[in-house]
Amino acid sequence: MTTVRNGGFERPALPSGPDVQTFAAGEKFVGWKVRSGQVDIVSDARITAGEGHQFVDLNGTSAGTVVTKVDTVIGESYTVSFLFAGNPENPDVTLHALTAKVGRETRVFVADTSDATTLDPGWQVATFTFTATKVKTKLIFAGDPTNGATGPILDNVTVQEAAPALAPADWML
Ligand SMILES: [Ca+2]
Repeated sequence: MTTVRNGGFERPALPSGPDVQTFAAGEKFVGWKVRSGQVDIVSDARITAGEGHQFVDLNGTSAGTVVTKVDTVIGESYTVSFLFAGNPENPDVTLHALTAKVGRETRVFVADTSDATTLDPGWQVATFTFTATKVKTKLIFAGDPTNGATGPILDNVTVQEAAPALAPADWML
């Protein structure tokens, strides 16, 4: 069982007043560290979350990068899954590229907020698979360097062991 600590960005729970809290490079919040730039924890009082009540905008005032680590077994394959969309608050910025780096895999997912609203930012599921080369694997998520304060938004990050392919003997019998 592989657990992404605070993969849903529900902590720290924002007080009922402010609906955004910014974390800058070098700062930590539960399970995560900001590597560069800034990111915002955002409450669903402002934009509907993908899961629970909070999520992260990977652009604070500009692009940020967050990192967490998960326990992995070398040689095993895992599936990373998460929800992503774009912060729709600036109608002039409609494309939001999220970069995910895990082990040797790098993937870019682009959300288009042309038709999105704060009530329905258009959350989508993203998944990809990696093979672990270490006993601790870093999951790195980066915002869009071409955007200002409205970046790709991220929620509900999970990592699961990928189902092994069935050997022929298993399905032939
Ligand atoms: Ca959440």
